Amino acid sequence: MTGQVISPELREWVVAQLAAGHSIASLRASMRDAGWHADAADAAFAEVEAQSARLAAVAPARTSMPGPDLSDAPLYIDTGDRRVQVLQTLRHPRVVVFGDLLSDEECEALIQAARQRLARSLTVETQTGGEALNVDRTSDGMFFERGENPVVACLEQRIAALLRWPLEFGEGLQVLRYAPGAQYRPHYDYFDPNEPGTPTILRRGGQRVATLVMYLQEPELGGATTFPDVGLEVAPKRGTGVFFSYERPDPATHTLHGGAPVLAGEKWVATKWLREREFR
Ligand code: PD2
Ligand code: ZN
Repeated sequence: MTGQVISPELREWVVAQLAAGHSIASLRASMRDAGWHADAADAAFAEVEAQSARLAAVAPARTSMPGPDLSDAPLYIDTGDRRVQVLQTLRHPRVVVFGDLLSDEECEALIQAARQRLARSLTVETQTGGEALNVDRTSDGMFFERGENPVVACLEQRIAALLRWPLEFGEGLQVLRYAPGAQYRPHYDYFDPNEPGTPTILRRGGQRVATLVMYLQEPELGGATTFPDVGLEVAPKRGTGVFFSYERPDPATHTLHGGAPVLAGEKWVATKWLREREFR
């Protein structure tokens, strides 16, 4: 042993250099130039590695998020089976409005398949991990199984390609019908980490990290999807979808959103929630 002590400052320096993309070999050379013995440098690397393994076990770092590839500011995204329009984007929070995401025929098929299975909407109850009637949501709703019918399966593949997120990480599609007067008061789609039922919910695929709300039938008046923190309102136009993502289950993501009251006509939406991991 050299007797050289690995101080917290040295450990932090190693972490920062590795995060900046420097190789272990180049760090070893810098440390040697600064008078460190090779075995002291190796001990520092081993400590840093052990610490990052401990951290990863407690809270795995999120390496990626769902979302479209907007790197070259596309007007359209080809999902393999459809040319989807990119109509509007917002960076903070990340919101993307897509046009022509579904055909009229697909919207109609989803409505017809969902209609006979509608019940007053339940939301996941974070108090207990079960489901409960929620006065904040006055729509009627149902869930499809993933891949339940060809239209659902085709749409799920399109969404996986568009948002670059494995199909298996998605919950089953939810369909909601809002009659006149119905609304969905502002809420967050992630599960509140402080609620006692949340650990039970998270066993199935971890947290929600993103939402895609797709409009299947537009009302005559009202029914926008609102983001009160940023003053954004998305008109519920048939075939259009609004995507938003949230890296942490925290209001600081500014992803508070709601469904404004429908003032005339009926609004139908399909929602796809994306989880961190495979949802079984
Ligand atoms: O229907 C909507 O506009 C809406 C608004 C807020 C849907 C959801 N949330 C949802 O399904 O989570
Ligand atoms: Zn929502």
